[in-house]
Amino acid sequence: MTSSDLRDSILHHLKYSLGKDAAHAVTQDWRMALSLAVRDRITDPWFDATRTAYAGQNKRVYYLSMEFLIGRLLQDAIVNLGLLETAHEAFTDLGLPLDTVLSNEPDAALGNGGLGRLAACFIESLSSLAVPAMGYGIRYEHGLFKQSFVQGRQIEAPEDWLQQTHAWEFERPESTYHIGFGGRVVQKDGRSVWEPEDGLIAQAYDTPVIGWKGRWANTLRLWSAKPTQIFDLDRFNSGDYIAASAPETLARTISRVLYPDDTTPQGKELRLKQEFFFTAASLRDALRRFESEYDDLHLLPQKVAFQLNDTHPAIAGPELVRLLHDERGLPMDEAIATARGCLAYTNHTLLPEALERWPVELMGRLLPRHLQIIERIDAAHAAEKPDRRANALEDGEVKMGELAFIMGHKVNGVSALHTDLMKQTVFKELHRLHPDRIINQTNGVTPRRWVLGANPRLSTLITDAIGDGWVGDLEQLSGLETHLDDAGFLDRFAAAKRGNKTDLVDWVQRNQGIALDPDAMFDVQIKRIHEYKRQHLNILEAIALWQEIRDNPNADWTPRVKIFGGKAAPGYVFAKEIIHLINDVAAVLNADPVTSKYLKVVFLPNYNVTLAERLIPASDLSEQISTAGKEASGTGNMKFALNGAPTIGTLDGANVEIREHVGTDNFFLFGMTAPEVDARRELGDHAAQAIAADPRLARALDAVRDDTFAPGDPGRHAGIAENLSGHDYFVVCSDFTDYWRAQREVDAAYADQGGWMRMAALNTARSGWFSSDRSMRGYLADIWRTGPALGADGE
Ligand code: 26M
Repeated sequence: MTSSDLRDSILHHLKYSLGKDAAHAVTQDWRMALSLAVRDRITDPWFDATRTAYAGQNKRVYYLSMEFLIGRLLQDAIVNLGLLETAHEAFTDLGLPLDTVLSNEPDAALGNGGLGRLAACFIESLSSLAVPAMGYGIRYEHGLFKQSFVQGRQIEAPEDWLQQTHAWEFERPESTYHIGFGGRVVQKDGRSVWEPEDGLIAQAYDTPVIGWKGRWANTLRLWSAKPTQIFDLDRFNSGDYIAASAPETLARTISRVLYPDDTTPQGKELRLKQEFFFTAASLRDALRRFESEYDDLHLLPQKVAFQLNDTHPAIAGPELVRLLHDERGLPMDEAIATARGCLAYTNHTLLPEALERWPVELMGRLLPRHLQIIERIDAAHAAEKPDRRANALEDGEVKMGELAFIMGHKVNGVSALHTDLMKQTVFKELHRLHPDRIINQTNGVTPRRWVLGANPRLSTLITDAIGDGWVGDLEQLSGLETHLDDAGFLDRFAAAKRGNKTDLVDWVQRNQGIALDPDAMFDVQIKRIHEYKRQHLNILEAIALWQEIRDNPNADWTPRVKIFGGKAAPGYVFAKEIIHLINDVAAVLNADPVTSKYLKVVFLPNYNVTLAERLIPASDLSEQISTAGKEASGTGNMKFALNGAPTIGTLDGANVEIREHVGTDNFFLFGMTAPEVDARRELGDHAAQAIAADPRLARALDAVRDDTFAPGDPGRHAGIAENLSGHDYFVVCSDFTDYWRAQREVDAAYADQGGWMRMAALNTARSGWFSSDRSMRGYLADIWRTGPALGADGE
């Protein structure tokens, strides 16, 4: 496709699909016209992929996820189709910068953070690998809330991404399923039959996901809830208009909003309804597809794999058993075995408060038949492996982790350390009973979005050095190592980083009115705000450093900008206090005429996928400082390393593996290990001891406690100071001294720019293993037992 072909296609869509005259078109019209022109290029590979998968009778992978944090799609599609240059030229002809058009697209935030973004990377990798697969989730009308700051406090506003027409989805009015709730179980001809009392319709919306080089496209199928009855005509006719539309409102509520929590499941009925809604629709859809091709249900595990992204779709176990036994007549034991053959479960957290449990009362009221089946599953499991402590039903609750474990043939963690800890802690008993079930699949990220799309400067440099094979085979980045002794290469590497930083500086100036020095070290922590992720450790270090610079303003300080981004769950009070503190500290430090040339703090509002794509390529230092044992993997950590930002971090999650890959000299390690953290907590007064041993820490905490950062309002941040000097569950104080030490090593290393650039480039060269293509190959080999439908040659 030439740029004039693309331009013609854009103008065609502008006129005939959107009904706009080029003379009056606004940016949104151009963006829609470009999207439709690009979408046309996806349709054929998409249809071909579907035909190939049917013809080859390939096994299909279904990735069930409550969240798909896909962000913007247009640039990604253009990049994967190899049309970036063409699109640039087409818009040069049209007199509009391509970037203006691309940034008009809303960021689809159908997820909270790592778990949802992982699902999006996996779907893209499955397309790039040409594996027949489908993502199943919910088409939330409103994604994750928009965050702003008012006087330093987080304010939430509803997100409205569907306000503008979504260019990528195809509505499928013919693909609908009736989803029931409540009611009772009756016996008919000796069989149990669920007769739901309420119901609604799940309707499919399909988004094609094009893989690298446009060879293959899979579908992301998101379900939207529709009422079975649009409105109550009798009530309407009698004039009660609100009551008349009640059934519609109620049904639509199911897919209205994404739950903004990534911490504590509140046990809310609507959440369980959402989970069952999308899981049940997805299973029935997959089963319908299977039954159109095969007539023997025993083939199901050979032809279908369902991956459960955390326990949110764990009701898939009992629902699939119900579909096979109640509705298709397979004997119960066979139904359970067949379901298990298809199901596998990925665990993403060990935090006890984040593990889903539903009251038996609620489960019985909403899904009475499923509760009975869960009892049967437990009984069958107990008969096979007697152990009271390994049941899904316990203490009046349904434990979804146990249920997913028992109903999955494989259970995986998301980093080596996390998988080990799963075996030792939460799933200890179940692991003893099923020693082959738990396996590791370390997370990965897609290089198309996170390097090629987000960092064109670095990508050009890499391709000039080693050719373009790395995009589809990221381990080829190791070929960069031979270039590291070439001063010219390191200069170009430094220039790429510098260009990205300058772009960010301009953007921050325009959007926040804050002036940053592009020569300062950009020290970045971007992720959800959580006590275990320890943004408060980072800000405490900033306070201590500020105090030290004030003591000694003429010393040779390495200039730094600490950049934060991330949202707090609306109900997570302590996380919101951390945000408030960081913003208050930023206000004081940035206004300090003595220190601000050395140290600034910036909290960028409304962190999302798009902002990550802007920040990560411009980062010098990656903050991965969670309490050891708490961060299951992290995936941002991989994006930073790939983009040439060394890590300061603990031995937690995938940091451990990143450090092994990039080399211990190219990673700033600090802090206690997971077992050391547990031992430290045994000392009741660990925080007090740490504070007594480190005057810097004591002074920084004093400044939090007094009104240094809350002029005229002492006590504003006392909660944080009390927490840290008191029980300090996440051992911030006990890790502070070693964090300070590591940060000063970072200062010294950064001061030697030649050495720093080498270290940064080594991070890029040695991070190729963290591609989500590698993760997907692992799942294919060890869990799904299938592979690509096309050979490397495309046949
Ligand atoms: C559950 C019930 C109700 C409301 C919300 C939830 C919920 C939503 C998201 C609970 C947990 C959720 O996410 C957990 C998560 O994001 N885990 C992260 O997964 C990443 C991908 O594997 C890892 O890299 C992160 O370390 C891990 O924290």
